[in-house]
Amino acid sequence: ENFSPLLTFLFQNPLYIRFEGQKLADRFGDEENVVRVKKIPLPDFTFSEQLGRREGFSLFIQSHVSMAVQLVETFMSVDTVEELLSLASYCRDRVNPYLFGYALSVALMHRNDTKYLSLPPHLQAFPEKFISESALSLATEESSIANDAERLPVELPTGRTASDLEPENKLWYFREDIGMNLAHWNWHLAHPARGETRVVKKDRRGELFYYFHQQILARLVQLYNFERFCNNLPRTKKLGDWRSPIEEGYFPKLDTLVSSKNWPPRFSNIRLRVGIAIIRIVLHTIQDIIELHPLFFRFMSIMEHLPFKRKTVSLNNSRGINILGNTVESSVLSVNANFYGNLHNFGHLAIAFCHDPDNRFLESFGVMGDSATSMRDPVFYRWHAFINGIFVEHKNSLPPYTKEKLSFTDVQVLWTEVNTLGGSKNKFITFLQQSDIDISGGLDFTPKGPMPIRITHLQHAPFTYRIRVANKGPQRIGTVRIFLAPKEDERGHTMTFNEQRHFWIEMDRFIATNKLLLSIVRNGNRTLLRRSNESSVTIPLERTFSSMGKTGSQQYCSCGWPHNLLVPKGSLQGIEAQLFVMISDYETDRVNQGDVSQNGCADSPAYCGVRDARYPDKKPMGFPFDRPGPRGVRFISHFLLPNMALTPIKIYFKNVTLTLQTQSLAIADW
Ligand code: CUO
Repeated sequence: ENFSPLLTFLFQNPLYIRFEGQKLADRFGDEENVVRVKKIPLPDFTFSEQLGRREGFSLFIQSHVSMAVQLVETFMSVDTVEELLSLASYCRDRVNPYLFGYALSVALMHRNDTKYLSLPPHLQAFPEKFISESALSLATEESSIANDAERLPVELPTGRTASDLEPENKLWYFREDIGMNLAHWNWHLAHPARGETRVVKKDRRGELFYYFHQQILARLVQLYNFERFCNNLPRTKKLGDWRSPIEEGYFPKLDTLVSSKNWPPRFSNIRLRVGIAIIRIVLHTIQDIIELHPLFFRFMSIMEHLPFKRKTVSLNNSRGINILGNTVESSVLSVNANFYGNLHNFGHLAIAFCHDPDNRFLESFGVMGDSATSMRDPVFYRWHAFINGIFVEHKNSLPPYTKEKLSFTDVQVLWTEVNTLGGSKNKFITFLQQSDIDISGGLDFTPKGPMPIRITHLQHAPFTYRIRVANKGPQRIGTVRIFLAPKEDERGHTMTFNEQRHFWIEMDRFIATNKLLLSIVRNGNRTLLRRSNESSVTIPLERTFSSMGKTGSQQYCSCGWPHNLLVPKGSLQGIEAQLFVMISDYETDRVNQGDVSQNGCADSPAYCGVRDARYPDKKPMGFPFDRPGPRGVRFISHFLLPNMALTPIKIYFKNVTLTLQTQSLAIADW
């Protein structure tokens, strides 16, 4: 029997699908929507009662995570999918719905018999984390008065969390991009910090935590910085001084249905009352009793070695970042959680509770307390800039790459160019696009047929890289690595290598093989062609939003940067950027494992890894920009070897809003 659609119902609102067989839900549902489940011995879910049905659930709160881990284990422990269905349907009406949704998703992603199942995306399960309640109630209204084909999309307002008085509001298209918030949620779902070994232990997990967030910091602090330069804003400041007030306020204007509360706001210039916030957090956690500041200094002073039991663990090599990533986050793979605490998660919470640190007003956590919403808040980037600073400090302690490590004998990149649809050369063009997303599965009473909402998001004109390569030696395979960075800083000065190093965003990484007719032939020249939509860092818009049954989405497959945000926004006059292309020797990059492209969901290996496989590139993530430049390299031009090329690019933003249908005409005109 196919249980996939039945499991899907479990993610829908408990108020209209009734599961029968556990004597539980006779209160709900109509006769049509009854799922009969097998009788099993009823489990004990009392451990989850600490968290009320209508409270918020946060992966950053230790006690919530402990409940989630236990629930995941319960879901993983039953033998068959049929029993899982019984167990989960019983649990669904008893456990906090966010806790339930998270734990069931993790279990389904990691059970051998369910990991290939299609699941509804998080947007459908909990739309109120992404869409305001007012828009949802309009959608409910529309879907009840109009038939399927006649329903008009409910348009989501954009950039409405602040007025122009708030400079951060210029970046609404970035922070409030639903796809990006989903990508972040999905990353954390695919890489849980705690739980059984088979759930947590993924190849180079800690390094991936560093790299995904660094790229969120190259696409967010840095690319957000990149975006900031495009919008004439200064770069994001690290949130390293916890005694000073946080300038940026944030008023989310998202309301949650389940907890019947608004996400609390944070006023401008509020101070983190670290001591008091800790009391609040300790109410939720056991381990996080260490004060933040000394902890930070402990990290900084032992950058080379982490004391672990009585031994020390050396960080002084390319595997150090993996240990540090897991420890700083911290995941269960931390070298010593009692000693190093829970720095990253703890900061999320100290900020998330700073509007009510001693719980006197009984307010729930702010958006920083949930990985589905935290990227909306400007302070997210400041906090992660601080966390990234620890990783940068570590990377700075490693020796620069030698010429041998960077070069590729006999192989030369002669030139690179970018051809954007519509005929422009070495120009990226961005614009706004409106897309309709079906959220029918997320409404209180699922209507028959789709109910669209209309979102406005950044988009770019499709483009192709053309990379002219020469090879003077025998036939070789190479890894092509493509990065983009702004050329100048916010004051208009050309950045030095070591400054610019933090701003490179990875655009694509692929293996030039025979099969793809991209091999670099013996003694010859060849032009490699690569289309923008093939990028190994992004997933298509449809995938980000796909609902079960349509494109066969699997949760793991939803991990990946949303393709519409591949290119930074640019500006009307054009922002000067540089495109860096490097080909490294695949023989030194190769990870010995079978063909992993068949593991499913291998679309965004650069940021998400590949399911059930090792990270498919031996080089440190972020290579070759993760380490400081070699001696004598002042600017990127000094760094270039024959297997690299640098191309000036301009990024233009067209201030128009198009749809998928109207854009091809418009682009042809540009
Ligand atoms: Cu993803 Cu802080 O880790 O949000």
